Amino acid sequence: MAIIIVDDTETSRNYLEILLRNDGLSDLVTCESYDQTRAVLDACPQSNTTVALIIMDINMPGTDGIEATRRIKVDPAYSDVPIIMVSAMTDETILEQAFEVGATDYISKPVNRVELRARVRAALRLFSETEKRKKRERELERLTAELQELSHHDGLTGVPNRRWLDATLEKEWKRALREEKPLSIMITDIDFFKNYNDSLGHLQGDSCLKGVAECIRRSIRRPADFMARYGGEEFMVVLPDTTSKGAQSVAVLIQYNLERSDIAHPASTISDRITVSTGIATATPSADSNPQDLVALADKMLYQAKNKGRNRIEM
Ligand code: GH3
Ligand code: MG
Ligand code: MG
Ligand code: MG
Repeated sequence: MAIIIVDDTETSRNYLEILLRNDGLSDLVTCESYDQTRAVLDACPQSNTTVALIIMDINMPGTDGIEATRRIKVDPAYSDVPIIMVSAMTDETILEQAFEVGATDYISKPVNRVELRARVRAALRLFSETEKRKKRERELERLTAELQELSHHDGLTGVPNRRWLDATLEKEWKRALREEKPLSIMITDIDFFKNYNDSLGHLQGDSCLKGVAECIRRSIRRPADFMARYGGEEFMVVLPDTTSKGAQSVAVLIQYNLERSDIAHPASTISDRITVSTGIATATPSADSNPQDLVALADKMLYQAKNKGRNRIEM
């Protein structure tokens, strides 16, 4: 945590430096102008240096301390760094200007060592409080984002959950209605999954679910396509602007990818791999229809696929 001393007069810089060093503050950088200060600030991120305080002379040729403070205070990277202004002038307008541009405190020259120590300590305390608050805020933001993420995703497979699915389906239905485009959905259900659990155990069943979810995820390629865990071993895919033929091709790709997966199903009577059955429903929404009917239809088609022997697609 560095303190920057800015003063165009070498004697003043040295004096302040010695006083602060005597007070146990050793991370000091001295600058003789705003430009030099700017260069030091710009190099801080690279050297991972945190500036905790700037002590700024007001009277300097070129960019004076007031202007320098104004510029530093509008830089978001350093706007929280306290700045103590130092000047021989105790003119009220100067004081007013100093506080207007964002100075934290003010010391008049010649600098009194007791006053300097007290004001520096107060400013450092202020800075560390601000840093702590910012850290807490960042942590809170991170946690909020994490909770948000969790509330939309299925804990086991990591894909969107039922809640997100319901909202997406509603949204896509309305969009399809507006744009007069077809909307397809599919429900994909793992075949003989109860047998799978019974023969290999529930933990293996969980990792199978993850594998199937990943397989489905890899099989959908359009950015607007949306998959979710619909229920226990059922997944739904929402396919905007997609005809039943287009939906069928996605379902076929899922079957194809599963056939080539390494998920064996020793208790299946129809294959040595895990298989799924898929029901597809397609509609071009109208004002008197609703997405629940589409889901009911896809469900009916799934039931048909199961009845006809499983590992198949019905639409
Ligand atoms: P079908 O081919 O007709 O779909 O038969 P099935 O055995 O797959 O269907 P059924 O509905 O009888 O069984 C579904 C099974 O899925 C029962 C349930 O214990 C299991 N299941 C649901 N959710 C999970 C889960 O999160 N983990 C595991 N391991 N199993 C689950
Ligand atoms: Mg000066
Ligand atoms: Mg099943
Ligand atoms: Mg099921």
